[in-house]
Amino acid sequence: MQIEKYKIDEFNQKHAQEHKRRFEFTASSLHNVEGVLQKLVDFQIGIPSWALGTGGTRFGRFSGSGEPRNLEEKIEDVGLLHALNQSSGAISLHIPWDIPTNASSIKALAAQHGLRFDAMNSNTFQDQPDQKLSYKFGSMQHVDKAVRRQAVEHNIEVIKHGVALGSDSLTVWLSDGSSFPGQLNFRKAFQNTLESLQEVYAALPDNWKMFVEYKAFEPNFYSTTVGDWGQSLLYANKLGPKAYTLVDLGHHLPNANIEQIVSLLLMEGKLGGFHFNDSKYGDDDLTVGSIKPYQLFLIFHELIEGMDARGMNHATDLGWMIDASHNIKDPLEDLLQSVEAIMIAYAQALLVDRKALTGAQQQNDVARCQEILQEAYRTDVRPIVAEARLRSGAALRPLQLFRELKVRENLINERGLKTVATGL
Ligand SMILES: [Mn+2]
Repeated sequence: MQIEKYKIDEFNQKHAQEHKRRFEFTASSLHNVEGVLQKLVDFQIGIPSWALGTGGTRFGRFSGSGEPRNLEEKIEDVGLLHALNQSSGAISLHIPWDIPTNASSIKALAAQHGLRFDAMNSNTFQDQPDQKLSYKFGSMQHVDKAVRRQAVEHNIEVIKHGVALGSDSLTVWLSDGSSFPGQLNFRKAFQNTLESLQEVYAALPDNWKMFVEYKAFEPNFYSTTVGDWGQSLLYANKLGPKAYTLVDLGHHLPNANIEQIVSLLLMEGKLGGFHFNDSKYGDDDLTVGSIKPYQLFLIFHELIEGMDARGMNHATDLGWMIDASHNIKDPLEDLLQSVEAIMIAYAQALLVDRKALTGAQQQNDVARCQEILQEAYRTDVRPIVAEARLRSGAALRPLQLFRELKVRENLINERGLKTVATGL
């Protein structure tokens, strides 16, 4: 299914008057609205190929319908999201779930939808049917050099696929760790992992980045070999200038101060990428902004502050990706909500009066500092975000149009009621 441009225009026309009223009201009390709008138009979020189908839990999976059956259909789905919001201009692939058999035609198809390829993701957290050695006791940390070699070779293969598609980064998330005390020698596991990562790093093209993603626990429940930002930063520093830490919002222990982590990683020039999602308890992979929107705003505030301090381009200098999973919602609706939540938090953070905040911090005026942040957070920026969409040719209300156009019903007609997205 394709969404014709005239349908978006017709829809926007219908809602133009009300939007104009709301936008003008909000804009009238803000300064530099044009600057904010341009930043919002430029900001693009990578959609993970694995979030286009219904996810499951270890207790079961309740299938959705009309899910993409192959890589082409996954690209089509991201194309639909991008047509609706013009903020989802990239797709992040997972190997081996999305091996492009014909890279040039896949690349051309993505370009037709205005999409580029964000970070490539390797997978050594499960065994594939044709795999020689098992990752049951880890991959890059494994006591057996042959297993480590297999994991390294897989990552190099992923880089090759990425090069063919025009991607320029590799995300390595390792489930390596241990589930019981005594199972693992921590130092040996770290050294083995470092050595393996160094071999992958050596295969990176010059213009590529490697993102080392950390996670506190799960699937291992006693230790994780890349367990937190400190460990990831150790690897990134030892690997070299092309290696960075990737922060996944759901990969922390409860109540971790993620905004502070982000700030310090940026200070060190070692924040490379971001995985957005939301959670209540652990790696819940819920819709961005559905549980802790204030935290998301605070993170964006630090991101902007830290990026501006280093003269970084918000839109291009970090990898912005969603990493979520949807068990009960329509995956496309959920992704539309997630992108919207990200844009809202980014817009709010752009409104923070940084000069005033710096002054208040200097005066130790704690109450004033809070006022300044919350003034921005409590601004209803939805009309600003909608205006940015309008200017980039997207729908004023993506989710509403998605439903009015009966996108899912169309996809079910095309693909069938019982389809399963690869990899889930
Ligand atoms: Mn992630």
